[in-house]
Amino acid sequence: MVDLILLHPPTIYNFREKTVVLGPISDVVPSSPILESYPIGFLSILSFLTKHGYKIKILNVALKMLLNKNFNLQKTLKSLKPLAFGIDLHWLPHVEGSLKLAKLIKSIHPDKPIIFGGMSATYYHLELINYPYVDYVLRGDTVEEPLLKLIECLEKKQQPENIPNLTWKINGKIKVNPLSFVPENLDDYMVDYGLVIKAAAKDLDPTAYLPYKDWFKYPMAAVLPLKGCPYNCITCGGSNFTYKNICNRTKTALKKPETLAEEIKIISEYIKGAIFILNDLRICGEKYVEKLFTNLKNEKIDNPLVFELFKPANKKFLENLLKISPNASVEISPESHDEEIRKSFGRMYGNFELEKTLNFICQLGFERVDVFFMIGLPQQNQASIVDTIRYMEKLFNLFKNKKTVYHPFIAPLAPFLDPGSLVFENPKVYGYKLFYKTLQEHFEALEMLSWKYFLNYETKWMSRDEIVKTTYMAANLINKVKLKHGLIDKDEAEVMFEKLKIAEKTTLKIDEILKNFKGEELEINLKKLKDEVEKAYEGLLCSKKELLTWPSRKGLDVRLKILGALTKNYLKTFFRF
Ligand code: B12
Ligand code: SF4
Repeated sequence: MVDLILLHPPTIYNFREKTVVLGPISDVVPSSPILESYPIGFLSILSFLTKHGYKIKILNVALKMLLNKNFNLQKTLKSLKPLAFGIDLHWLPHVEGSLKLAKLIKSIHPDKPIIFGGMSATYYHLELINYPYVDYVLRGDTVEEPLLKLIECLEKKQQPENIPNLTWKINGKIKVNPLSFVPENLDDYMVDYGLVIKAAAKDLDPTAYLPYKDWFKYPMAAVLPLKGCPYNCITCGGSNFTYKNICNRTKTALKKPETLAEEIKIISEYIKGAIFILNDLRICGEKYVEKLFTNLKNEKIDNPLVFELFKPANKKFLENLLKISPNASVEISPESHDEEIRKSFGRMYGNFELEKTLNFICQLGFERVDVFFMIGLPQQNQASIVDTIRYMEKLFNLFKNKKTVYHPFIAPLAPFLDPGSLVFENPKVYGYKLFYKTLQEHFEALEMLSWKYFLNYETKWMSRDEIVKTTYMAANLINKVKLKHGLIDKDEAEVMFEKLKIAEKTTLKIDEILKNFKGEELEINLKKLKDEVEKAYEGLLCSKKELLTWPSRKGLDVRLKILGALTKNYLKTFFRF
């Protein structure tokens, strides 16, 4: 019997039927707007519990619904008989999808426990546990051990009185066990991709485990060296402030460099795509980085490695990155061209240091550098965004006649300001106005018909309307810049301009329909707009091709490996060897 099925919901439960302008809320992440990527923690949970003898399945409900219009969730859920179901509410934009999914599971399996977890579940645990279809909430950033204990308890039909980090209820009474499991060493929670691929093959259902829609086209993986960022970017729900307040984390937790290298090595055996090393490695300290580099050099990993820089880097550090990965790329997020805005956001560096780093990057010959900017920051208005785009263009000068391909990206802070972030907790102090605060309010926001109404904030400097308009304007400008500098070709640009026109038009049309119609008429008008809305589903600010293509590798080998594992499993099933 399967012990635990981990399910990842879409952002909007009935997105297949509903007319809703989702906007560019996911253009700079691998997912489409229903955010079909599940938390990387699903993989560490699967690895950990499998090693402890339990049988874990992943069902990426969001992706299944996205890939197959006829995927029947109800029928699929009926066929599942695990000991318990687990649903992630890691990212708040999944609140609507996750609660509706839980409700449906409870209606089909009233006796099966439903466990929630993730950052947003942690923040909202007290509100979440009140829903009749939520039985347990596991709080914290690392819950593999408490989850193991909970599964053991469920197996033995015992009460989980002593399980750390657990919020639960008994006879209608809510119990909040102490958030005391906050490990500083993450070695036991490494992801074993071998186990993940075996699980997918055993299920004969690889798409249930796929992390995002275009993964076969653009395969890549990510590793997490640490949990608990030391920085305090003011809108970030993963900041030091937030982790301290909601996860009880006062110290950054690390995986040993040997463990991280091992994780990367296992990935490279299965996947030839890029491997993202999430977070800035320099947080782990110089010695850590040295050790990791020595280990990785010995492993001779030939996948392109992608490194994040939370601040400018010196030449020596960058040189070392290339020594372990000659086809390495880097990412940095100055957020605004305006140093004052950047600093008020929490990034304490100027343009001189930024450009110095970018200069090193192209002098040293990195394959690619991604530079990210944001819309929705304090003091930012439309004029400031236009200047940001001018600056994004100016940076092309640094890369003229160089090997490094420079990719500038800009995206709105959307749909939500992160719960638990400095701004979310003190909006007025930072010049923000919050429209929604509770979990239920965010749930209701996601039932609305366009991303403008999802936005849980506006600033002193831009209203929601202006944030939306400015985003579309920025998309137009940046796509023109990319066309001019050869990052996209004429055909690609035309597709994007066309989609943008549709997105702008349908956003306005939704407002008009809402103003003029009610009841049945409203539904009829929305239905008429559905096909048009679908044409601008994603890829307004940039395409997935631009975001996810790394120059040196192609994705065929991973398909062959998965096919191999599947075939072996079919043979095992039929011939029982
Ligand atoms: C890496 C990262 C990403 C990666 C995703 C990697 C992945 N698949 O997990 C990328 C870049 C793709 C990404 C995208 C997004 N991200 Co992000 N991301 C991060 C980052 C930097 C680190 C995350 C991390 O450390 N995770 C490690 C831990 C906490 O999680 P975990 O190991 O995956 O899961 C453990 C627990 O959370 C828990 N758990 C999780 N799920 C479940 C489910 C069950 C049943 C149980 C029991 C437990 C459980 O147990 C796990 C194992 O111990 C954080 C910032 C930060 N410093 O935290 C932001 C952060 C998590 N992201 C955030 C956001 C908003 C997003 C986006 C929605 C942005 C957008 N609009 O596009 C998208 C969503 C993508 C999607 N779903 O498709 C916010 C979330 C705020 C909130 N509470 O909603 C954060 C906090 C900060 C930020 N603004 O970037 N992100
Ligand atoms: S946005 Fe800032 S606070 Fe959040 S994870 Fe990145 S560096 Fe840390």
